[in-house]
Amino acid sequence: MELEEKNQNNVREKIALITGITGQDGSYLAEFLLNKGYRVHGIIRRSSSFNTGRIEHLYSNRYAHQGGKMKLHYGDLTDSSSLVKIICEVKPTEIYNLAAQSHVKVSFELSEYTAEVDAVGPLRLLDAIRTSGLTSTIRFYQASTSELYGKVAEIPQTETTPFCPQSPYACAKLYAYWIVNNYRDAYNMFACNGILFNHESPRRGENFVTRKITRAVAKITLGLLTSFELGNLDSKRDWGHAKDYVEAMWLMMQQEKPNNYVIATNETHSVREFVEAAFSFVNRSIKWQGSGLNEVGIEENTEIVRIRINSKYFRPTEVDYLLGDSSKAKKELKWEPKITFKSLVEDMMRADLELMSKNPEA
Ligand code: NDP
Ligand code: GDR
Repeated sequence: MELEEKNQNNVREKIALITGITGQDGSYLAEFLLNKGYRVHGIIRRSSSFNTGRIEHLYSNRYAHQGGKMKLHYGDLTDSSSLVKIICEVKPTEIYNLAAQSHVKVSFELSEYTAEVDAVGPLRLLDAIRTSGLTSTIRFYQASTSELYGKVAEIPQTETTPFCPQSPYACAKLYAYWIVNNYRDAYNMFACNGILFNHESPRRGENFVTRKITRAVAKITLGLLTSFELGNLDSKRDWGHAKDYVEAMWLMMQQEKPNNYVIATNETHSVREFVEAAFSFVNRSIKWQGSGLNEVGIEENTEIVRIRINSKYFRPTEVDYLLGDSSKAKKELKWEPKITFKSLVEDMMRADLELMSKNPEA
């Protein structure tokens, strides 16, 4: 009997429901799961402008879409009834909750909304799973973040490092982290937290610092821009590639038991170093002059000021130093990042140079 049940589970079709499918991670995860033979359902928000650009190539693909392998549903993390309806209809085997108001600086201006989506949103999803009566069959992934560490208590940061959030975004994600742990214990749910450090790609949103830099350096290289502005150059981040990180999300969901895992490259770089690496890709170098808000980045040889500092990009409270230790993921998930910092910058630079040369207005 036990064996029969096990066999039935093995042959059961894998159905994923992804919230935030239109975002950077959602688009890579959808691709990854379609390649593994999953049926993929995604929740999208109604928007007055086009918001499916990152998944258009999947959605218009005859096999992925018309073959019924991929389906999009209107819903919102602020609307419980839409979540219950979609879960009851789709009956997913795995839910990846990637939807969020994900911009840290913006969360200081939209603090209540950020809490609605990033804290209460995951709670709504967990309760929707319970309401649907599928608690024992659905596995749940929560997009937790290295921002939880905030004012870091130890270096490097692991699964046991204490949290000290430094923004409304991080406070909201802290609630989500704990409610996932609580529902796992209270209701025996398969629910896990991926504590992911910063990960980037050519699909990164344009107002995150890495993409802002690669877009600007590509434009400067093509003569479409002379200079750009940044905020804090000294903060340090453990930057990986989103493609590597979606694999780690999936691996967590394939384990026998749910758990929390740090996903990181175990290497840290400052914003300043990211700027230098981007310019170096196009064989240019930047030297720094002045200090504080008066610091500028000057291109060697031309002596033209390429970077100015603007206080509007500083946060009321900053996270200065992030460096992850993903040994637990390496040991238990057999996961390791494949893409180095240098290759990440190159991938983003190459993509933005191609984009800007085809469409200078982009
Ligand atoms: P993005 O900002 O690129 O994507 C966010 C997604 O959430 C978009 O699809 C967006 O939809 C959707 N969304 C926003 N609000 C709602 C809502 N109210 N209801 C439904 N959907 C909503 O983020 P990333 O892909 O970079 O990150 C994915 C997740 O991982 C986020 O939760 C983020 O906080 C977390 N994270 C990210 C890290 C990173 O370095 N990228 C590191 C650690 C955690 P729309 O397209 O319509 O705006
Ligand atoms: P972060 O990413 O806040 O780490 O959150 P972001 O790229 O916004 O900032 C990284 C660091 O760069 C500094 N910085 C600037 N940031 C932006 N956006 N724009 C600038 O002009 C600029 N100049 C300097 C910031 O002060 C900061 O120190 C990301 C998001 O994806 C979160 O959702 C996720 O949880 C964390 O990564 C891990």
